[in-house]
Amino acid sequence: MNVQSRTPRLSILVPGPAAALAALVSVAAVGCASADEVAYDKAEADLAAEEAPEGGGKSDFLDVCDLAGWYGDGTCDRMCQSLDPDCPLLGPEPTGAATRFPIVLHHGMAGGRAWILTYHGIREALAADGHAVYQTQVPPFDSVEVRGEALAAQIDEVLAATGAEKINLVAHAMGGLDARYVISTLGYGDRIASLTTMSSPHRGAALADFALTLAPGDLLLDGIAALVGAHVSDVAGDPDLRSAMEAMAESSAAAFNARTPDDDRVYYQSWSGVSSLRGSAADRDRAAAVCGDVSLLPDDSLDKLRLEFMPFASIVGHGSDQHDGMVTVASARWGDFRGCVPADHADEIGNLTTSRPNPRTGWDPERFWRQVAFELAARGL
Ligand SMILES: [Ca+2]
Ligand SMILES: [Ca+2]
Repeated sequence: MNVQSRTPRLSILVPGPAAALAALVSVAAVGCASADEVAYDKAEADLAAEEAPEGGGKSDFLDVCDLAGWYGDGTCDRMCQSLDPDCPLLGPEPTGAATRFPIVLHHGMAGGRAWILTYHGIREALAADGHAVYQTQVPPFDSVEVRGEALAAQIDEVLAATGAEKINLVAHAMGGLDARYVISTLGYGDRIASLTTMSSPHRGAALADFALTLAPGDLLLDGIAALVGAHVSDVAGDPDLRSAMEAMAESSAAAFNARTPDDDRVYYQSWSGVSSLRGSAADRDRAAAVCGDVSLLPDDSLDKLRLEFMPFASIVGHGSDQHDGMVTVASARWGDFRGCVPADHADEIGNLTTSRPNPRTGWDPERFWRQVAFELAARGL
């Protein structure tokens, strides 16, 4: 409970053939890829920013936009290290009242107290707005059933500590499946006022199916999971990675959904992150075509995938579907689908590789989640 997230850039290098874990841990040279040359020509600089992985054009020593006077020169420059004041911030200025019920932030696979799949700065931002906010920590690599039991126990703790009748549950990625299990199978529909999911694999994630076809023996899988788990979580204990993969597989989704019907007492809403290899204007338009509400997408660019997610982009998206590096937009839709944010699977919960707000898109995870919380309050939740 109340776990403080630590550095979002903890690099963990783990050998091993398990594709899904590799997606999360093996290409961890974030921030190391650097543009060799600093292009002073604006067009060249834009092109370089487009070619480089996210964060790849960033230098701690030299801010080209600062040197060249491009901040505030009247033209939106997307390749700057910090958001150019000429570029718009996405979304409304968050404002509103505290939620009636406490907010519980629940993490997905490989989340916990550290690393890129743990909430970073979100709990603090919501607490500063006056909401009662708690953060879960459940086994990072385990089945929905095991994670769900742990989540339910932590919800009980929040209810006991606050005296509240209900909570507002916010879940990232696999956490959304845990949450639905807790509501429907464990019978918590009377204690959960709302469920907000962000890029949860409600219709599965192709990378999980792929990992299962490649998976070596469970002992090796779980050995890797234990190694990673110890870095990201205090409760990694005895991992069961295969069960986590099976829970998220596309081949499991229909059966899970059939036995996990929504509870009428709960308000369900969902968001999806969307990101791409190049973050180009064309990618933005492809995303907009499937995202519904595009008010949180920039006009002329898109988020770039974090380096860790790049090798698996084609598998995750079945070749051409829009996704956030782990989960497709189509899979993330559940209940009241609110639309997309320009973010990859780590950005969504505050782990941007760039400065905040993202200079490429104008999207700020704190601003986004603050608005989500105020909207829950406005619903009387
Ligand atoms: Ca400018
Ligand atoms: Ca990104």
